[in-house]
Amino acid sequence: MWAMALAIMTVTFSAFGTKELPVRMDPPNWWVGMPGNSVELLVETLRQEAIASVTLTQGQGVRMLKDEAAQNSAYHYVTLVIEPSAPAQTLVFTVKTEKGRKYSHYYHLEARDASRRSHMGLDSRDFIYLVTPDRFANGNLANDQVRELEEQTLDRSEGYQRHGGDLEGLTAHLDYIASLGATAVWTMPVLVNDMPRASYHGYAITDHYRVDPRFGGHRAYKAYAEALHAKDMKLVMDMVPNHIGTAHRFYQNPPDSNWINAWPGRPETDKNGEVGQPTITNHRYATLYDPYAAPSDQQQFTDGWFVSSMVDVNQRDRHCAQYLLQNALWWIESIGVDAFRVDTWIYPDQNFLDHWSTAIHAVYPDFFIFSESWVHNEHSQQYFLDRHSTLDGAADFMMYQAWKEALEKPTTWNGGLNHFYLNLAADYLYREPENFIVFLDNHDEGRFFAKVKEDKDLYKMGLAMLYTMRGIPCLYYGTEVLMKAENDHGAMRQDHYGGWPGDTKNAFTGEGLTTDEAEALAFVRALADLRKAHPVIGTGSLRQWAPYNDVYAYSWSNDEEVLLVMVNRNADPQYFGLDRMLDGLNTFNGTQVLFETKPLEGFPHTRGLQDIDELGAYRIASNGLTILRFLK
Ligand SMILES: [Ca+2]
Ligand SMILES: [Ca+2]
Repeated sequence: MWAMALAIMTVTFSAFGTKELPVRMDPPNWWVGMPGNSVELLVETLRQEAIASVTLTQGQGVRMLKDEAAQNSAYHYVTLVIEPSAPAQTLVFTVKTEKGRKYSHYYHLEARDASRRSHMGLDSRDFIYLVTPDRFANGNLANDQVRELEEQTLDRSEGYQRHGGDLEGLTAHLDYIASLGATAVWTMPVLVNDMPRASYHGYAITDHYRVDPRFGGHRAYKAYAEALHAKDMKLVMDMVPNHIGTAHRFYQNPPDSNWINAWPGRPETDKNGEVGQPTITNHRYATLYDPYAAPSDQQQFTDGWFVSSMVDVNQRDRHCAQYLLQNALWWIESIGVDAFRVDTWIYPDQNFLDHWSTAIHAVYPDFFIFSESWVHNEHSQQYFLDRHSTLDGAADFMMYQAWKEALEKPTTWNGGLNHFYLNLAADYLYREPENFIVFLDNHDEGRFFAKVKEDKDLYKMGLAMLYTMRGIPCLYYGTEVLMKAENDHGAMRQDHYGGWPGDTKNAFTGEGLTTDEAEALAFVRALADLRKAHPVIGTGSLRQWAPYNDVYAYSWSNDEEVLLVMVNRNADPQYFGLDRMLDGLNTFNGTQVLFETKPLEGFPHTRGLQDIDELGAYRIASNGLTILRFLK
């Protein structure tokens, strides 16, 4: 009798939606009409009460296939079968505890919203803008500090503290982002990191179903997705299947100790990751393909922790794997995510990733998944693409290296521009190289402008190559206004100009930018217009010419036009011999200089075919890039 009274009281609590709900079920809701027709609920009592049973007491066209106790008695795994004919509805579960308490839990099965799938997928017509959400724009000063969360720091002068940027701020500046040519925005992770420090970066997730309230929470994320789609842009979500923050309940109180990778005898870490030392990964991804790899090295690579504040997750546990899969599907279905960038792709269990990406594509055939496979040679890049047939693309770290070589080093037989040329030639190794995400810099590497020693000619050359290269280009926010932090993570992720009230410099309006910064921004916008006006870039047929006298060229062609991009790294102006275009210039009806990073004095910008025939070559400024357009 006493137990029943208590149960009724608790139900009353949940009906009022207080934070004291005694039962949590993940995923927090599901949908009818999802392929597969089943979902595994992770049921837990938030006060760590041992669960005796979970029963479905109300549901139409829905049955409970299994109620399985987890190793940790506060958790159960419940499998539901949802008939294709089942209507959208609220299910009622009864959770009985070992001590005889009974809790009712209401669970929503919703109708799917097809409009959320209207922009799914990426291809080589897309262009990604990468943003650190804490550092882009502060659209809501009221969410900068949230009392219930551990980290209370807020100091824009400190690289590792929170700065207050949020999804509202990002949403307010989508026109600015679109003006740079971007059709998609990838933010670093937005799920809550309830960590005591450095929570701003987002990679130490502590709740897989909660958008960080400092970014605006679920509502802001949904509004952001809708705003993107209304502008015909796409949302790229940063997924982190390899690890979780040490403050995650799956580390503090996991459903099963098998959910995390830990060595017997490994000293425990506290939630700051600072007491004792977990076994850290050796970062030797070669252990995955090396025919002579020592098993201990392989285990340390896959199961070692990425850093001491991030717990390595064991995706070989089938319940854990199902949890991570459903979590991915849930974000796609509930927000309208269009693509995943998958963090540290090479570190989780590789069979899991196959299963995970295959299952996502089974539900969303057009969805695009690209990996961060941070490798250092072509055969490794090839290995991870071939290993995962359902991976759509990868961040092209080899081309990133090639750009460093081409723009930072002198041309030698294999180096400089020749390195770039040879790297592109290695595309024969890869399936769908047009799906590579190409970049000059990102949130982990120094800024591109710093890498080229603040040389404006090389900056322009690199950006012009980025906007005309094969694959899906990705621009890191701030590079368009010459941000130049090179070494420190916190500094590389500095605040964007104008995102905070009172900023004297404003990239969004152009106010307060230096002449150089304003020129860079206008230059990037001109490239964006060029890419938009010439869809042959990225979709036409690509050809390249071996460097000669530090001059390298590549072209895009389709039935209408040929764009010839000529790059000169020589200290002097150099010619590119147009006779090397063996297709025959007589097939063209005219030509024009479409774009120059550095005009040569006294050269006409438009000339007839006759002039080119006479000249037989085109002259390019020292450290300049020129795009010639041939009309068919
Ligand atoms: Ca804010
Ligand atoms: Ca791992």
